[in-house]
Amino acid sequence: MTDSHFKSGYVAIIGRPNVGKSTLINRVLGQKLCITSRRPQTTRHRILGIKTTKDSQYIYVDTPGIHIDDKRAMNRYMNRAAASSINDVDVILFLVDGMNWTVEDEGVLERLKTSAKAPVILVINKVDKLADKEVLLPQIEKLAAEFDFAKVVPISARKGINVKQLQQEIDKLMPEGELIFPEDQLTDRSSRFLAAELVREKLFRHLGQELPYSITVEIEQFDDEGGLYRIGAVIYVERDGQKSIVIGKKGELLKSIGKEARLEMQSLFGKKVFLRLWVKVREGWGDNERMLKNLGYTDNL
Ligand SMILES: Nc1nc2c(ncn2[C@@H]2O[C@H](COP(=O)(O)OP(=O)(O)OP(=O)(O)O)[C@@H](O)[C@H]2O)c(=O)[nH]1
Ligand SMILES: [Mg+2]
Repeated sequence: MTDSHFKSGYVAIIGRPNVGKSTLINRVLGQKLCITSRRPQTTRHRILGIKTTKDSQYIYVDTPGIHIDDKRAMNRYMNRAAASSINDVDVILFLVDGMNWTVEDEGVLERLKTSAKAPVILVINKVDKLADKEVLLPQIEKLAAEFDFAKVVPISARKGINVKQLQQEIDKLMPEGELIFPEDQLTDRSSRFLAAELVREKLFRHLGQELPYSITVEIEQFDDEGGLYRIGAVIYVERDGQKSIVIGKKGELLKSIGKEARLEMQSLFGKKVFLRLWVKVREGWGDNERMLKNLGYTDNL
């Protein structure tokens, strides 16, 4: 690994909510690390996914989707986390949805124009949804006229189409360098953090409407008992009425959420997990900068 041609560096994945940034990282890693859902604004924190091979170590930076509505303190926090990821990286992937170009994509592009110092690859995702790839051409032409992309690569993160080619294009742009993290390290985040994220993902997937945005998860207990992790998580909602929705009839919903999260924790940690969930009300946590800090939403960027 001390070969002088070894390459290493950071790859930021930037885009509006829901374009498939986290799905792409999981695909590249070959492992589910980042949480994903059909809903926009699933990712709230910057998280690193580390991909080490015998020739390289590339560190992919998953970011919250950059969005326009920043009235809530939570949303401002997410935009800051995403924007700061453009700095100090070696390559930027600007991810868009091939089917759907919006004013929010335009906003991200404007940000890249003013702040991107590294080469930017335009990655057009979800091409599996397109019957005819030709429809992309006018959009590609328009975007290429606006920004000098290092490359344009259409992919499907979900199906794995063209993701290898994308990795080759990234490789061409990366500098030589040493290992930055130990070679067996997958992420910069703790097991505690990942456990909370998995609970949050299941809430995003099970709950309808606006409710997932009113929820945060805090790990109160995380004990390593040798062959077993004993984990206790609190699900914070903003109003009393939301509590009964999360718990569900006879506790059924909370039970399914707990079971699904536990199974995924076991496969991610490679250990047996004993998980307990509670639901508590903490009014207005998402609107209040100070409460966000207390809940761990700090700008450790
Ligand atoms: N059809 C199709 N769907 C995809 C593809 N990639 C991602 N998706 C879906 O798009 C939705 C959003 O994916 P995420 O990876 O959570 O998107 P994100 O950009 O991380 O979203 P935020 O974290 O909210 O910013 C999920 O339902 C994914 O399964 C793809 O290549 N094709
Ligand atoms: Mg995401």
